[in-house]
Amino acid sequence: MFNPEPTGICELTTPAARKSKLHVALITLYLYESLGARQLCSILRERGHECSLVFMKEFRWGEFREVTEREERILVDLLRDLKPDLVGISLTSSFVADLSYALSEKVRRELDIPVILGGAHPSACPEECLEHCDFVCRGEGDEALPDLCDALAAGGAGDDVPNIWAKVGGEIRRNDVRPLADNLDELAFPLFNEPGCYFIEEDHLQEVDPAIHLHLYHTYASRMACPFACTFCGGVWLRRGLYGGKGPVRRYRSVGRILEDISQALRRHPNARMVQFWDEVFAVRPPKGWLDEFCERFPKEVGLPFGIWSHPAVITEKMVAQLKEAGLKQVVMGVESGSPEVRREVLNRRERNEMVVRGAEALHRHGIETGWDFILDIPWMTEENCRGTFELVMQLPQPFHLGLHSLSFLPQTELTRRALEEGIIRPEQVSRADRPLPERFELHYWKYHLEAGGRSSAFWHSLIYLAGTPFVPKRLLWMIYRMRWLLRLWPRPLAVAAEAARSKQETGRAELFQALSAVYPGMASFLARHPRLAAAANRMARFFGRLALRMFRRGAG
Ligand code: B12
Ligand code: SF4
Repeated sequence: MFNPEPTGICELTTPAARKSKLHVALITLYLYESLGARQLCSILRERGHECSLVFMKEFRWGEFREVTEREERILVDLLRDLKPDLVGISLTSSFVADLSYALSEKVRRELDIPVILGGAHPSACPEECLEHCDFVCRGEGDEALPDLCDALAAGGAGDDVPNIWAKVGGEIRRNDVRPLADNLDELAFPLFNEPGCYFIEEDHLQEVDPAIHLHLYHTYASRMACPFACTFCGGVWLRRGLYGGKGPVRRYRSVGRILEDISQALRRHPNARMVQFWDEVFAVRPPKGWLDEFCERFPKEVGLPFGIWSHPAVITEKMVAQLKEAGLKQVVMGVESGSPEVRREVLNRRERNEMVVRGAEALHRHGIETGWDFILDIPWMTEENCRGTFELVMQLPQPFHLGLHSLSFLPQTELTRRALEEGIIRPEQVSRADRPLPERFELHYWKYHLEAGGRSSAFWHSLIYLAGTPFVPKRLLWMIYRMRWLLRLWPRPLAVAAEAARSKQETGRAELFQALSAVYPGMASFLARHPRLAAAANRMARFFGRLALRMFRRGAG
């Protein structure tokens, strides 16, 4: 079936042998929740094919670990045992592109099995992907993957299936995308905790669905429902670039179908305490009556709290009150910048700061936990714009979770095009492809890097981070803000405070010595040599830190 080339990359040359059904092994990378792969697995099984799900590594905040050689070996051995006819790799982001290429090449070289890549990245960069695999699925795969399997099972080359690009005899067959499936209710539910799930982590293989250990059940109400067009968002290209002119992209599942999905999954998920909806923006412009029906039936038929993503421009007091009654517990929203000009001119976001604060206050009044995402290092941002972000974060009612991100230039976005045109980035910097994998993720979920943007940004980033913590008095932050002309010259102490605050947020204890070593790297080796001294100094530092804060509060009061 395959003809290995001297490069070690195989190419499809002759049609597959006729089979009544195919066995597909679908692999996810650093995302075992993956709705896409779970959805495809159920659909393939429903269409009579066999499907195994292999979850490769979990995503851990602030502790990113690369795939080890042993884990690669475990994957290859597992596939050798499973003997799939086709291996699919699901890429939720371009960050994992080169890892998927390496795995794909290994599978083709060592096992002689064709590989298909699908998800956001292959949809945006199919040609690049086809240098490392046999097929690419562009856009939704719910009908495309089973159709490809049917074609291969019937002995065809699978090179004329809509949405699928195939490499045949060195040439690429580019098939158009089919119109989007308009009735999401007809799709099988995403697979959850059924036989045929494998998890590779910490150099071990387990036959288990790792999502069973979560306290969440992940699902979705709609697809591509977001009406906005932020310049940095890869979803916009999917909606407008790939599917432009192919009919309405915003589609909702019926309330009944969503509730059935959740109820069925909960029977197999004893640990679930909450439901998470992964819609880009939840309940935005839903079909008539959908929201009322959801709010009435969800508490009765599911009765668990739920979390959503939303957008400041759609949050209203009425909607918050209604969703709260239905069980809404958590909302995460992107504001991205506190500067209205940056939002308007660079990010194409039209909301005003007052709108953001009004929405935050409404959520706070109803006791809903909030998360606010900001991007810190937008290259077109000035120092004045950083001030805007600090001032806006200070106005958000505490407590909240502040998500600080570094801007990722994703393929096919308007902002990436602009940055390339203006020479702000080079092509190899798109999706941070020039950085090692751990750094791509750590920067995305902002990790303090003093060297990254110079003193001024170190000062502002640290101050903005501190503004998002509930335990640093606001008065103290305003004092620092007023003294910015001086403190900006020597931002390291503030950076240490931000690092210590972060360790307190994440672990419940401010690790001052570790914070020092993050900002002054020389300290790290000293710490490693004298762990007892470090622990004692940490205790003392915490004691004096608490004392200083208490004295400040008393003085300020
Ligand atoms: C929800 C979501 C998440 C959730 C995922 C939750 C979950 N349980 O799956 C979380 C928060 C964890 C997440 C994380 C990240 N995400 Co995200 N995410 C999304 C979002 C909004 C929806 C994805 C989704 O679930 N859709 C519903 C499911 C059913 O569809 P699907 O996953 O797209 O899968 C379909 C097709 O892609 C295809 N398919 C998928 N895999 C495969 C495999 C094969 C073999 C085949 C044939 C087909 C196929 O068929 C599937 C069914 O139709 C999209 C935006 C969008 N509109 O797509 C961004 C999006 C995919 N994410 C993006 C990014 C960048 C990330 C992160 C890097 C960071 C972040 N934004 O927080 C991480 C990366 C994680 C990783 N390991 O790679 C970008 C990707 C752009 C790019 N080119 O890189 C998008 C487009 C949004 C954006 N900001 O631009 N994400
Ligand atoms: S609101 Fe979110 S999903 Fe919608 S375009 Fe902007 S970043 Fe993308």
